[in-house]
Amino acid sequence: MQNKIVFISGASSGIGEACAHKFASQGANIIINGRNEEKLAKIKVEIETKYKTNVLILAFDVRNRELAEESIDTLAPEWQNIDILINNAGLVIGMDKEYNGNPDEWDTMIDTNIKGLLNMTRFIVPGMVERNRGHIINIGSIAGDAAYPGGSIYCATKAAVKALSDGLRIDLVDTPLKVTNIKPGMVETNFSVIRFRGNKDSADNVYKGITPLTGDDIAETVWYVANTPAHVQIAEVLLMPTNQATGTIAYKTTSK
Ligand code: 8X3
Repeated sequence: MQNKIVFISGASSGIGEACAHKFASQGANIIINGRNEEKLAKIKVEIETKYKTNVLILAFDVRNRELAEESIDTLAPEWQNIDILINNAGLVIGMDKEYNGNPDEWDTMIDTNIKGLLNMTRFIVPGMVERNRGHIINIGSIAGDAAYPGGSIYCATKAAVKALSDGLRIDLVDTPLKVTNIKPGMVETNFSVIRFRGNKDSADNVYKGITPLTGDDIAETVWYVANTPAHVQIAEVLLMPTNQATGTIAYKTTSK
């Protein structure tokens, strides 16, 4: 991974931040993208101090197609040859029924999780095709495999991530590029805090009685799939806590 360039969207927290640390710790140079420039600046200092690799901040919202395109088009030459694209930016808001949810929140989820991922794919993958090397790692979800109560819009966006990953893999079948869809189950990040619109108690409740995965657990898996031999393409990984079985079935005790 020495001197490889990894672009990570949604890198200011959670799985994205953990991936930035993991790949930097192994010698990669990282482009960290997110909306919160202050948080990104802190992460840049942490990573550069700890691992002596280079970090470039690209602060923009992946929903902003013009800015996304301009940011990639105007990369300095030393950052242009992106080897790995980790499409991680994504979120869930609310647990409403499909027929009475807030359409503005639907737009935020659909525009970020689907169109944001497409934007970054559209602007970064052509360069990979030209260079004849690259790996696109999309962070999907167990939620994309089956809908669950109160999750229909989010689940639909993650089902779209599966279809987009499969479609891109088809479109790149005649190249050495790889496409992977990582599908985590319960991961304790600020994911549920955003889902419950800032209510930390409700968010904590999701993980009470079970040991959830962490961002670092996912980063380890992303690292693994990024380091298989050239002829090995891991198409999908479904991973969840040991005490979770499906998107809706988990075993929770009162002692955790
Ligand atoms: C996160 C998994 O099941 O909490 O994408 O929606 S779940």
